[in-house]
Amino acid sequence: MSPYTLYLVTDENLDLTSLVHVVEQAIAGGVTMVQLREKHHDVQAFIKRAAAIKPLLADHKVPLIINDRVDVALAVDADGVHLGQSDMPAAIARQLLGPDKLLGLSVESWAQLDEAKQLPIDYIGLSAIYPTPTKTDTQYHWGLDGLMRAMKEYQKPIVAIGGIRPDNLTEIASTGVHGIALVSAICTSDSPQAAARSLLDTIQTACRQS
Ligand code: TZP
Ligand code: MG
Repeated sequence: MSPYTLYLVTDENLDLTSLVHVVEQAIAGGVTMVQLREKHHDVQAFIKRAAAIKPLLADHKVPLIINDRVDVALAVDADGVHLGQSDMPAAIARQLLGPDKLLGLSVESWAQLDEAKQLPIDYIGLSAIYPTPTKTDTQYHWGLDGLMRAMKEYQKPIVAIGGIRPDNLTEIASTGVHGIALVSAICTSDSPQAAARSLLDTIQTACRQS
């Protein structure tokens, strides 16, 4: 299975105990990659939270990706970084991280998709597919048609993110997109393990049937 298949992005509102619980459960449910996304915490807390989940992920060979911050990724020897459009330029991040770390970039418009083709990144996050209460400042919504067009235009892996839930997952997964990233469908579930397992089943069924 590709590391992109079921990509958990952690909820910034989880306290440390809940974060560890959600990540442990999500791993047991079959997530293939985890991005630690922090928006409220200072850099010390960011490093502490990354260090807390890293061994859980490493034990199961699930890559740990750090959102926004190359310094935090280097500090904990994470497996990669996911950049937003206003973070460090991808070329500099690549220099600092070296060739072996995963580097992703959020792409929020057709112009940004075009620019991404020249960048030394491994994948893009197509943001946002649908509006979502988890991130209310999304600029553009690709929808299913935009996702399919982007997959024709961009040759490296694409991860779909934003507003993807059990009830619209099949239509997204049926496109054959490399990965699906979710926050609330896993993090706000009473059982992140059952949620992840069911999401993975849906993705695999959709892929087999398309
Ligand atoms: N980037 C674009 S949309 C989004 C991020 C981090 C949030 C996705 O959250 P959810 O709950 O899966 O819609
Ligand atoms: Mg960012």
